[in-house]
Amino acid sequence: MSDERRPDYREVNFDGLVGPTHNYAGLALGNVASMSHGGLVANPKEAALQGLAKMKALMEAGYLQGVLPPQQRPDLGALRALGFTGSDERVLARAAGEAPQLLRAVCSASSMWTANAATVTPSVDAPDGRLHLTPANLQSSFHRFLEPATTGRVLQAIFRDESRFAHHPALPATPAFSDEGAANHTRLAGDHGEPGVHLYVYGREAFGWGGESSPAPKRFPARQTREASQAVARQHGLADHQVVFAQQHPEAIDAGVFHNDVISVGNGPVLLYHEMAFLDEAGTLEALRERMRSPLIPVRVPVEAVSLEDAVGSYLFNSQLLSNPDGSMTLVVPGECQENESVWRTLQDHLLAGANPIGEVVVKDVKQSMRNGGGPACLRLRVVLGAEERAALAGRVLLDDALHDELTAWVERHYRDRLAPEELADPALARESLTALDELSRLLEIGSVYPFQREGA
Ligand code: SUG
Repeated sequence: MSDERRPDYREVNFDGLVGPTHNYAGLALGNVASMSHGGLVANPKEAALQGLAKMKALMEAGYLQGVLPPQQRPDLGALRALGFTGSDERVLARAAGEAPQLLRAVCSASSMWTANAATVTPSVDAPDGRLHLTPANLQSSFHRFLEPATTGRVLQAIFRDESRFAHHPALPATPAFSDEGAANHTRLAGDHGEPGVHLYVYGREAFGWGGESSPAPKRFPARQTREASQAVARQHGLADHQVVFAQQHPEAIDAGVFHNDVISVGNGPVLLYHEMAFLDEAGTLEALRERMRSPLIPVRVPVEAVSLEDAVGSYLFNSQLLSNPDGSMTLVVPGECQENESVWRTLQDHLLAGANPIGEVVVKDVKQSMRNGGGPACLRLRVVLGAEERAALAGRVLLDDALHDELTAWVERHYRDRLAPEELADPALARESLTALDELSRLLEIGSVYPFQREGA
């Protein structure tokens, strides 16, 4: 890690494009929105266009915006590995008849939530001066466990220059190393170019004893382990004075906070968080303060202002907190925040009017994703890059007007505007999806990242 501040370092938000099989399958235990919307008819076209509209608005406001492609779904390879044989049509028909929940899982467009794609350490913090990436193993659910192989290939295709970018393998896909990526990781620093402190939030300790110091949630699973977070920090070469490991409050997990980014968001020196985010609130803040070069600016939202239920229902904390050139920050919140009176009041009276850099609230409609528990912050992977690193990115993944327009036309051409769970077995959907992805990988110039392009499968 160098001591210098790098003025040319900026955050690029890489949003996941919603895939053509976006649907509501009720797959995610502990994710209240997913659990309550399973079975609804989805609109994949609207979902993808909502995502693109968010990207365009942020690009036009001056933020750097990247895009990551969706994955190959239905994942027929996964069904074949589970014993379904024969033609694609036969595999789909048998899965639909014998194991409909499996079919739904292999059709999930969940890679859209790129906050779970990987954990990223910017080069300004790493001892070898390279940017480090580890795809999350997402082993806690079957539908998401299918993501890391392709995620790794996509990241390698974009962050191709090995002299600047270091790729690590996903952690062993076993409960002790359960890893959900950047959704449980926050980098805090005076600004993006200052060496930062990494806050890793975990839900349980795999090798602990579950004693009083480490109570576990009772209702819903804790998806991130301390051991996983520690291993990622180790892979990236971070030293003790650069890291803080904090346990998420188990009561928050039981209320539906399945990732830390559903209850807190940090940017620069600001940590916006709900009172119930961390088991040891004071200890966490103190550890951050001890390590940070610039003063931490905690923005605490108490239970009296916003209940845990309202935090989960509105996704207030699943907002994007973005830095502006004048030092102020913009909070990009989902439309649901406007519909909740106590949340909206807190935004106006507590956050905007408070002594903190948040100077603007922007509302974005990402309802299609929200119904599966994915707000604005879930849809993006944050990558802090220097000017030379940005110039070294491969592929055509940084959004400009032309790319936005081509992606919009691509969605309009290929996506359905309704998709019910019973329609997932339609072999035409699988064909449409492959045609769309083949075209997309050429449009984004990322090469053959999909299994069907590599194996002729
Ligand atoms: O892992 N939902 C995702 C939502 C991920 C949100 N990401 C962040 N908080 N960063 C999940 O629970 C639901 C899919 C379905 O039910 O169809 C789902 O996978």
